[in-house]
Amino acid sequence: MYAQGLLGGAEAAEENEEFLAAFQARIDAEEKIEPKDPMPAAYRKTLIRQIGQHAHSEIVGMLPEGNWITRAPSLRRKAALLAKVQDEGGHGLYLYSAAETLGVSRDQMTEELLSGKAKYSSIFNYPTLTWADIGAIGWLVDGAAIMNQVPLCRCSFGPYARAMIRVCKEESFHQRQGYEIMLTLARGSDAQKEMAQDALNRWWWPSLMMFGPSDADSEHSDQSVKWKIKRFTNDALRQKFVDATVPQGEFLGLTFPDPDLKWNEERGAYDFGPIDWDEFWRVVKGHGRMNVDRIKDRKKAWDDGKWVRDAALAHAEKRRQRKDAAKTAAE
Ligand code: FAQ
Repeated sequence: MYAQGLLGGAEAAEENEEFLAAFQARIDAEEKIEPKDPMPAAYRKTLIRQIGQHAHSEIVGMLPEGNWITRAPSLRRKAALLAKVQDEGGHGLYLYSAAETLGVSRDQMTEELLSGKAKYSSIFNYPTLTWADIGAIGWLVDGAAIMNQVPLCRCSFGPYARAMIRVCKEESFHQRQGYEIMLTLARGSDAQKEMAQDALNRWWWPSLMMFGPSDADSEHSDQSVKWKIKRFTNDALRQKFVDATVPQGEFLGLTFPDPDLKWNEERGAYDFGPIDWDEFWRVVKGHGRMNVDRIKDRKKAWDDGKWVRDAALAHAEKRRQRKDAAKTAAE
């Protein structure tokens, strides 16, 4: 909310060729674009879309893991999971704040989420069936999030880039707590190892889908890479994730659910099998197993929190009035 009143100037510039070239030159020179700076309307719109969806993903992403807080197998695990889920809530708040600097309100973003106009990550529409899913989410989902978000620390838009620095540090802790759960299970009884394997089987492909459609089908990538919002394409990040994660899975003694997964000496990278894009689009369009529940839960939380938002606004207004009255009395 730090620049809401100051956006007028940013919209004033006429978007002629000269303006667009000067803007691109700033991007090419690695200058950060700040909320008050003039920017093309399409750049602003792309950022509002991406940052808004990212914020929604963090908040909706609290739900599958929150489901296990009361059932974590020890106090240590419970404390770590509670802290992790709370961090994700914090990430959502930094991101909503970063989007607000572009002139969109949190109410508006929330309405778009609840109406289905704004998306959130496909990954959070899968259910968390066993404790091992909490390990798999930390290891794979946070692992994929880090791979995607570290380059966003160099995003051309200043508030987004700066928010990402802290987010990435926290995600790194999340990834390790997940991997440690997987390691404990993989070294445990046969039943525990089986549970870890089952979680890997269910979360592997959805984790690869998190990076978005293949480059050939990615509508926004070219322009976003040109504007240095995205530093790598979806496929490039997906490949980096596979290359980093497969050795970790081998160390666990688990098997990836992909018969085509193998090291390619020539490319210096892993080859992997085809992604089920029909499943991806089905989930993105609202027909995954948990889509309806996730939105229902978010709506309930938003409605239940109305009195808190109203009270906070009333309190702020009262403080403002008291301050004004004190100022008048002193004059
Ligand atoms: N799910 O043209 P592109 C986390 C949509 S945070 C749903 O390639 P773009 C932390 C896309 O929006 C996870 N929709 O789009 C955590 C677009 O639709 P639109 C979230 C998807 O933006 C861990 C259309 O498809 N991370 O996990 C998905 O250039 C554990 C065409 O796609 C971020 O949001 C998808 N997976 O690239 C929390 C990172 N992929 O908008 C709790 C920031 C694509 O035109 C627990 N975002 N779509 O209606 C990004 O880097 C980008 O937005 C991409 C998509 C890479 C996700």
